[in-house]
Amino acid sequence: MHMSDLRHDWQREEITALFALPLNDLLHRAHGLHRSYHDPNAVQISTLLSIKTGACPEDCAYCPQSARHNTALERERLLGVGEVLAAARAAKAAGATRFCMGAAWRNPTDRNLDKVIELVGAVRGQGLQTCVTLGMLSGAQAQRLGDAGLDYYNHNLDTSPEFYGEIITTRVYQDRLDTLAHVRDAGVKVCCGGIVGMGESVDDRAGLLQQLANLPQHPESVPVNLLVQVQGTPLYGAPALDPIEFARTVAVARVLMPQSVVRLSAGRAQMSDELQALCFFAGANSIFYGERLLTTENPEQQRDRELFARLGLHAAAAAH
Ligand code: SAM
Ligand code: DTB
Ligand code: SF4
Repeated sequence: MHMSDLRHDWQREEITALFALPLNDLLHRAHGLHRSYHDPNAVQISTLLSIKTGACPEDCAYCPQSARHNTALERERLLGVGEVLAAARAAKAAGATRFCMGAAWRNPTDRNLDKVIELVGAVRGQGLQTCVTLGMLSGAQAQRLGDAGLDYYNHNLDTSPEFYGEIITTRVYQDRLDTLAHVRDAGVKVCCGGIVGMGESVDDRAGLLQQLANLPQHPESVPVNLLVQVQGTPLYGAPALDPIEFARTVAVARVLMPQSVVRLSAGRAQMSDELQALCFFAGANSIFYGERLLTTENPEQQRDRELFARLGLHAAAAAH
């Protein structure tokens, strides 16, 4: 391990140069770092549950849950403790170590937060790590979640600052950075990444990773989502990203944030086993497991079990 691996001063050109390396050179560098910081055959497993679905006031162009897009999604009110506990127990029995709850809010009200805190306590009681993603938080709200023992807060930067305005107009990049700072200050671990395959340029992918790596502390967890194209969203029909370019994004994330857990997140159902294998070599070491992400499909559990067996991967033990 070298402290010089952990930098927070990445320049955009250095990152685009990594993207432009011959693939074998990039993979060699990424996998070498991966091995020096992680067990290369262990994959952390999280399971997602949408605790409040649809009718979101935000206009994120990728998202099936925005009230502004005409998707087939049925809205649902905030789930109760019983429903959430049943899902958490099933996730634990299937091998998940972390249970992540997502709500389609711009931000939680304080009353919403009371209910989420109750859910966090109940899920923690099952011996699972907890993660929630609820939109923007004030400093006081982040502190309340920290006090409740929440392990992770997911809040993505989604893309580069330059491309951001093409994707979301109802809140700005700085709002996201502010929420991330509140989460950090509250002592909650940060889960922060983005989405690729939205029609962004390689410079935008580099810009997203630059923002993440140059945060005062690297996020402990970095989800790399491949856009799941949902009919009725503005990004439906966007040109598909070259799978090799997706693997390069994972590899560059690994090089920039060697100690972080990089999650191969949304989009796995649309990926070949070979692409996923390449991503695990390039530095991905976490997945969402279970047949559903929030509202869209994830691979069948049987398919993932077979994939792990074929690749000789095992589920990572829960970190203490
Ligand atoms: N509403 C909260 C927010 O936006 O922060 C929390 C839930 S939101 C669905 C969480 C993340 O899911 C988004 O930041 C985005 O990165 C990801 N996401 C949403 N729709 C997606 C899609 N169609 N494909 C890939 N990722 C998606
Ligand atoms: C993240 O980065 N990916 C997850 C999680 N954080 C909340 C969400 C993916 C959502 C994919 C679209 C859907 O299923 O609605
Ligand atoms: Fe709402 Fe989150 Fe979807 Fe944006 S990503 S529309 S904030 S649920």
